Amino acid sequence: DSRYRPAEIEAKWQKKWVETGLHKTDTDLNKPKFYATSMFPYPSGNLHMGHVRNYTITDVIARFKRMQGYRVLHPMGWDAFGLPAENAAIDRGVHPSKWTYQNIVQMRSQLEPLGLSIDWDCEVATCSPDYYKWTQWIFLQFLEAGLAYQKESAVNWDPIDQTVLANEQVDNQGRSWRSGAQVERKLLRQWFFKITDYAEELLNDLDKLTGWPERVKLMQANWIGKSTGAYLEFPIVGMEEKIGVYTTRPDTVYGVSYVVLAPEHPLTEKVTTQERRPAVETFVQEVANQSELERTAEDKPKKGIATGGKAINPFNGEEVPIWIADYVLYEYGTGAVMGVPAHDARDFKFANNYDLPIEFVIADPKAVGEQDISPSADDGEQVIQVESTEAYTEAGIVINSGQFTGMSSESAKQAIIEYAEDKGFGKARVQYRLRDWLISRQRYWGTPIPIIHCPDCGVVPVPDEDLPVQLPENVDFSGRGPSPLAKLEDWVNVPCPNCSTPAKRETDTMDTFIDSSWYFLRYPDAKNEQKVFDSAKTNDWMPVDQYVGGIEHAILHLLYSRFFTKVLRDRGLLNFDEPFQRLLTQGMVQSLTYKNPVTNKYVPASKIDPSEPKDPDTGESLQVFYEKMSKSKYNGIKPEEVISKYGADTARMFILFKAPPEKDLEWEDTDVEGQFRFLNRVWRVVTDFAPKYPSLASKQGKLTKPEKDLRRAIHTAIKEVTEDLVGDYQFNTAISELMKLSNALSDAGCKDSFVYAEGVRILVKLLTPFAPHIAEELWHQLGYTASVGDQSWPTVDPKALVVDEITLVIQINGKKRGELQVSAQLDKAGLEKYARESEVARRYIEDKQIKKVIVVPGKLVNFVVG
Ligand code: ANZ
Ligand code: ZN
Repeated sequence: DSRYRPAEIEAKWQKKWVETGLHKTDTDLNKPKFYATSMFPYPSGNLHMGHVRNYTITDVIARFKRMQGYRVLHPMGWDAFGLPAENAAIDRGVHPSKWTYQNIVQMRSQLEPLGLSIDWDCEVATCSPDYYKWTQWIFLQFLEAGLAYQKESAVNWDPIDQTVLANEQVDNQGRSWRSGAQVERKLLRQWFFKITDYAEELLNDLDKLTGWPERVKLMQANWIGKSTGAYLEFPIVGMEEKIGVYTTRPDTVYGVSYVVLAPEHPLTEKVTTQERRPAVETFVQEVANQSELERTAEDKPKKGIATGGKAINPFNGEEVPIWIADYVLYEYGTGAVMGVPAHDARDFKFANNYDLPIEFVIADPKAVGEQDISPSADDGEQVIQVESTEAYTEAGIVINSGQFTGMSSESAKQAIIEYAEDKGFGKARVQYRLRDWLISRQRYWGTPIPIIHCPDCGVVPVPDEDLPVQLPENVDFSGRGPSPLAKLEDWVNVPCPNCSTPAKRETDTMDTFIDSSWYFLRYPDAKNEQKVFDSAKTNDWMPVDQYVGGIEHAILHLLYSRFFTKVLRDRGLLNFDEPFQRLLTQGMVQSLTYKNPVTNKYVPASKIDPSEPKDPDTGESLQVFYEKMSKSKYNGIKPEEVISKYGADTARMFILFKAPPEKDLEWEDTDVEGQFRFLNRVWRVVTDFAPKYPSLASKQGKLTKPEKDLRRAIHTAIKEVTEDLVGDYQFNTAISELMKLSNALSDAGCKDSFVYAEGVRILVKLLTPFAPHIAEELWHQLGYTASVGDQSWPTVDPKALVVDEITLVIQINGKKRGELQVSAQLDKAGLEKYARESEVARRYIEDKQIKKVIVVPGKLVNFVVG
């Protein structure tokens, strides 16, 4: 019999596609290029539904573009360095390399049954020396450009294991994952990339990314965090030094009631008076052990201490106390703030805590009303009193501010900056929240930083010809003591490449975000042993025309990739500004979870009766809702199980049909079955007709009415599916169109016609990007020998879409009495004439009088008779 057997045909065609090299990248330069790729996976060893969704989306696009006549690059790789491999080594004694490569093999074998049209010749794995050699080379490019530098910075320190921990190895109580010790902060000299040099361009070029979701661009803009304000200098009483502050609100400068330094600020020591010293030092110590998050958490009380020192407000000559406080960060702005409690929420809390004066200098324009506000005399006697239980943080009208009183906040900002410039104690300043990128990791399973520290020459780059600096194999993974690389004397001690003095290798490895910031540049030339990539090849393929991945990478990965692209462009290696033309952030795959609301524990679906979900242990009724699939919630659905039951084509169709790609998708078994049934219907429509196809396919002739109708359905489907694939990737509505076409074929009154043959052929072609295996099988059953994937995408015949006849309904007194086929081109008058002369009208109207005629063009004519 000829039933649809997905398991058989899918395996058959996957094998065939590999044998014939169907998905090798097309090298015909006459064709326009299209580069489609998903964010490459971390080889955890376990392919989940989120992966399946991600790669299916990219695959549909790649297949569609191929049929549209593009040469398509659709590669895959592995983001293969990182902590889980090293944790596995510490926990179970498996070498990270072995663990990682096993997982890659396993995930490749899990990907195969999906039938993705990937060119595996471009595969990269970031942990392989022929890849990380070039990551190291790029590091040296950054160094040469002055974009890599060393600086002291805090790390998480486990005092029991005497080791540095990654953030992921510290739990939310601040304890080590392994020893349970309370994690401390320790300063280490570490490597940074100077991404701040590119802050302005990274912000401005967001405008070029017309194919990106607005919300991702907004997240990036907020992360870069550009603000404009002023740099102002406050002299210190009795000292030469001045305290420079950064403020976005120079208009509030008359409201300053204290100046506050970050505890780490170099002036802290200087301004602290003798009697305050012990207390200040204790406080500085306390703060040093807090993370930035703890320090800035909004709900936390703002803590500080007076140094005893005093500063002078350069605008009114007033002396104000100098404090230090935890909420002032050393790394932002100048690490010092002018405290304006009346107009800043944090300062307000702080002032209340420590009884510092709160002076309002901005008035709410609505509250000011009729009051006369004009510049006060220089002695400042006219003071407007404001009482409030909270800070007024909006712009408004400046009060109590000498010559600036009466101005709007906006003009006061300007005037105050100009005044400060004039007097030489300040200027306008632009500030970014973005910080330089700390790339050092004190770990083993990452790209070694290719640097040698020489006592005579300092920092010496490893010469290009000595790259890669390979990761040594025999390493101690106890998880205790210095990082594994630092413990290897043989590896660490080397002669300086410059002067041969005994020197030491850098033992830090790079943040894995570096590996993933350039892999998409390597795909076009993945096997190049001489260069990082051939610029001509990479420039040809780049930018990526369609990038697909999770919203969790909206900020860091995408920002770092954009940064790398710009730096390598400035090094003369690339000729474009942005790496990803269009970005699709796919939604999550969710499925039903059952949760006990009392214990907050999840119960696996297998343990309950879905019609009445109760906790099998306690008998309590369970909450039932959709959540992202995950092990801990027992709601994961294994791709291999769905594929073995229904086939990859059904899995793909379900995922594409159930929700638009950016939206979350709720897993529903009945909908999976629905797609399986649809593919079965297509199978029947095509296989039933296949024997007649060859003799009818090439015929032509004048079309009958049913043939015209069918042809219109066929070309409407082409039009709609194509538009859905070209525009916003509305795969779900595209599949609805395929269903309509399949129904039109089933219902057609011309099953022996060449138009029907055309319909069958088009249906199979249109189905190809979505369900490639069944489409390939059916294509061959129609008698073709080449792959359907190599066929050109069908184009719309506009003539077929024209409706040349319509069915006109004739009503008498609102009641349908008959219908009529008439030309679609008739106007109102024409329609009425036809209707009047029709057989039906004559019969029903007879000699009655026509009182009124209502014509609805394209639809009906109604005679009101009496
Ligand atoms: C005085 C003032 C008055 C401020 C007022 C705000 C409102 P953005 O750039 O938008 O984040 N600030 C400056 N440096 C800081 C640091 N290192 N740590 C903590 N806070 C810092 O905000 C800049 C504002 O944040 C600056 O403007 C400063 O407080 C504070 F009514 O100065 B403002
Ligand atoms: Zn040297």
